[in-house]
Amino acid sequence: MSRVKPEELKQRLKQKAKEIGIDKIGIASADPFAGLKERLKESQAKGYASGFEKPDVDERVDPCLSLSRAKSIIAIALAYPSRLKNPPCSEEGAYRGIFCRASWGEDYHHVLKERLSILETALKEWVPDARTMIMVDTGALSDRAVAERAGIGWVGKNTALITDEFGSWVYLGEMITDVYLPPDESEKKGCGDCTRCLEACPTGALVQPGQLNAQSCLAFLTQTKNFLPDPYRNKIGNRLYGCDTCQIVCPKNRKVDFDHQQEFRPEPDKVKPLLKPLLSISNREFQEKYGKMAGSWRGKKPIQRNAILALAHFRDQSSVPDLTLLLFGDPRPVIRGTAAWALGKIGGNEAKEALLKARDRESDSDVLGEIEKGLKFFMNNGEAKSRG
Ligand code: B12
Ligand code: SF4
Ligand code: SF4
Repeated sequence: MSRVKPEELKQRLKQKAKEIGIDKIGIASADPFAGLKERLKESQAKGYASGFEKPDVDERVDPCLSLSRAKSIIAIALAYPSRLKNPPCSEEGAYRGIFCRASWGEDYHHVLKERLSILETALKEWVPDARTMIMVDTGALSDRAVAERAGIGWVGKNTALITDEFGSWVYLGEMITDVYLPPDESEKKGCGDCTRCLEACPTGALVQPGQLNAQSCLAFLTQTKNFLPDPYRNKIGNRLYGCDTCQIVCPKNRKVDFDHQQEFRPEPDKVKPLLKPLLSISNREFQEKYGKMAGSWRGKKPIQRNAILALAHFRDQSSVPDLTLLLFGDPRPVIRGTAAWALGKIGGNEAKEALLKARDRESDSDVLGEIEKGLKFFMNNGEAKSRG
């Protein structure tokens, strides 16, 4: 297949990776991921899966079902920053939401795919008949399982792949190939007695060390398009997209902040935007401002729904007129209904009047249900407590 010896090929690939700014690279064999099969099946059976994963478990654990006669997987990691320099302040009347770090800067899918395609070109120069397949996030394989096997890091109790150098603040991607490359050793490290992430998770989504119920994980819930289920409305805080809590508390991430990958440098005002302007942003403005972010892949509706919930979280009285406009004028039931619930939570006479008026005009049964929930806040709190 190639005149270049496997060990020499591997060294050339690693050298090339260094030259093009890949932070970590490792080689894994393309044998099936036998241990992962049971985990994925269990996750599906218990209803813990997010639905974003490929549903076919066999395809997920056998690289040869993605690329026939696959022999090796070249795994890479790119570090992303964890701290905002000069973050804009959230203040009364001008509250802000937050995009998770994995949505800072340019969409990582493009950045990693681009680097992997440079490696692919190099490999094909050295082995002209090499066959390859690149995957970043949306492929069949578990990027974490691949990275773990390739020695890039180890998987913690928060389910994240943790590296020695960059903590868990890394994106992962891989290239499967039918070229044999000598595999690297996987790392045998672990969390020890630490359980911080399990304790810090606001929703108890980490059901046991290393196992996540995605259906109750805020990172997943912020990406859903329907009404946010009631139990999570007081837990979402000001998250607009994703959740970083179980990584922020991790001691392996302490003082870890790398922003050498220019593409991932955040624009503070964009990743921590004012909430109120998001309520009335047009499709075009949304595309222009947020279209290149990983966090915009589900469109603007979930972000707007989450912005409404964030205003409720801050009990921002100044947003009552904006929310009232949505309640009366937005064509999307999820937005009208969430605005109704938020008005109830924020409270005050103006909010209550808006809800009463909307109850007479509204015809959508889901929205009417949310208006009732909004009005219940007044019953629970009593008029004395209502502000306005
Ligand atoms: C579906 C998905 C989600 C779902 C479910 C996440 C999950 N933990 O399963 C949701 C929407 C919730 C999500 C959230 C996030 N995601 Co996501 N997601 C994926 C995706 C597409 C598939 C993951 C998957 O198959 N999950 C099912 C589980 C069973 O598989 P796994 O997590 O890969 O499995 C490892 C561990 O969980 C562990 N394990 C699994 N089950 C069990 C059971 C026991 C008992 C034990 C001990 C261990 C264990 O073993 C596996 C490794 O060997 C991958 C990309 C990909 N194709 O792999 C990105 C990916 C995992 N996500 C990523 C990121 C960045 C995130 C967020 C940090 C984004 C954010 N800030 O909001 C959060 C993190 C939340 C969290 N604690 O995991 C990165 C992770 C990078 C890293 N360093 O780990 C990935 C790899 C994307 C990428 N290419 O960079 N994600
Ligand atoms: S991402 Fe947030 S909600 Fe999900 S497991 Fe981590 S801390 Fe819990
Ligand atoms: S917070 Fe502790 S238990 Fe959780 S992943 Fe980090 S080291 Fe492991």
